[in-house]
Amino acid sequence: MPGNASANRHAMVEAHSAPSIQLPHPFDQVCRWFPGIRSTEPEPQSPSADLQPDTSPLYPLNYKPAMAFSLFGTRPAKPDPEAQETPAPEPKRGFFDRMKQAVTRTRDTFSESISSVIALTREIDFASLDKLEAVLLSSDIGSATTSEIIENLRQRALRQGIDGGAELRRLLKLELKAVLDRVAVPYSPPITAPEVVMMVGVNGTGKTTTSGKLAALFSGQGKTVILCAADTFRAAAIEQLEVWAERSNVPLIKTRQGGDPSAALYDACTAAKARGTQVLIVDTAGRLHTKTDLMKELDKMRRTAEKLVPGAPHQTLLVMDATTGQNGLQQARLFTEAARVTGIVLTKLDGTAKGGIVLAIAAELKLPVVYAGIGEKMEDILPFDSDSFVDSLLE
Ligand SMILES: Nc1nc2c(ncn2[C@@H]2O[C@H](COP(=O)(O)OP(=O)(O)OP(=O)(O)O)[C@@H](O)[C@H]2O)c(=O)[nH]1
Ligand SMILES: [Mg+2]
Repeated sequence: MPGNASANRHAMVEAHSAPSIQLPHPFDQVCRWFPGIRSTEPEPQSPSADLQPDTSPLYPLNYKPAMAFSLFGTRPAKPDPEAQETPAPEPKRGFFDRMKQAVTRTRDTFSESISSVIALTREIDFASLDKLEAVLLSSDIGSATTSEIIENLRQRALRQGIDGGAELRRLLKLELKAVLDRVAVPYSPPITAPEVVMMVGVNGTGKTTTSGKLAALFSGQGKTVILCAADTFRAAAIEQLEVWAERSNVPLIKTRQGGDPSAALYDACTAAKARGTQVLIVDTAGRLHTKTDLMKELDKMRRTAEKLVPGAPHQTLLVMDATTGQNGLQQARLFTEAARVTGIVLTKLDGTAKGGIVLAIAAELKLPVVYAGIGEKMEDILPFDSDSFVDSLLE
């Protein structure tokens, strides 16, 4: 307000023209009351010290604020009750139980067959390894991976022998984990925000649902998130993501249906940069790798993101439906070549017996599964962990 501005100006003029009064430093005042506090005399100043920038601490180094606190009777700080109430990060057991629940059907087929193989003989011989091979082949692990695992176990049986079912189970777990860990990539966030995560894949695999779940997961971890509705193709796709944005309480950047998805992405990148948002999740339209125009559109989106955010898109996640098994894998193989995919989100792991596809993805696509969708609700997503997965399959 003009009145206030002139009052402020007046105050500043007054402050400048007021005679300078040397007030004692508050610490000197305290020392006068409690002479024991100061045990070090100030160093004599060299004549050139005035010319140096003053980098000395505000108070002498031996002055400890905690001491003054106790002198003035302040009790030692109590633990903050609110801090105690902050929920601890979800323990690994929680993830394990949820993973175990999600792969129930896969385990029912896989683990029972393996148990029957294991129960047959005390000493594991080649005949029992052949039976194990048949079980692995029937569980969507894929023939190449199965052959590799069985060959490794055969070599082990030849060299050292395999002492009973429990030993076979342990060795099989190690083999399966090795297949998954070979393609695991340690997560390293980009130096400059935002991290741009693009969700791609064929129709109906769960891209929009996963975008919403991830928005909730990241914002639950304390990150700032923006959702971008870059599926302008399918009717009601934008509204569907809008519902997820509301549920997860995350802002949404969109354009009209039929608009250019790259324009929506341009706006979203600009907004994320301006707001210092940490993660930008981009939901794209479902497409087959054979639709050249739609694949070109995806390429344009990548270039748009790259122009605005260095290194973007940092993650291109192919969303795969676990229930499609080996067919989905074939589609994914062609898609990954065209869209520079960096990782897989495997959805609908709940309610399928084809969870073994996780191993085929690692072995054949050479890509890590980074998240698993385990239901339709917001919290039904798990960061993928090879230990939990293999343990829950073979426990
Ligand atoms: N059971 C289960 N259902 C899921 C999961 N993820 C997604 N779905 C369901 O799969 C259906 C399709 O999900 P969307 O998110 O619309 O799939 P989309 O890939 O975005 O589909 P388009 O945009 O049409 O290509 C919905 O009914 C979801 O509820 C999951 O992990 N488990
Ligand atoms: Mg969608």
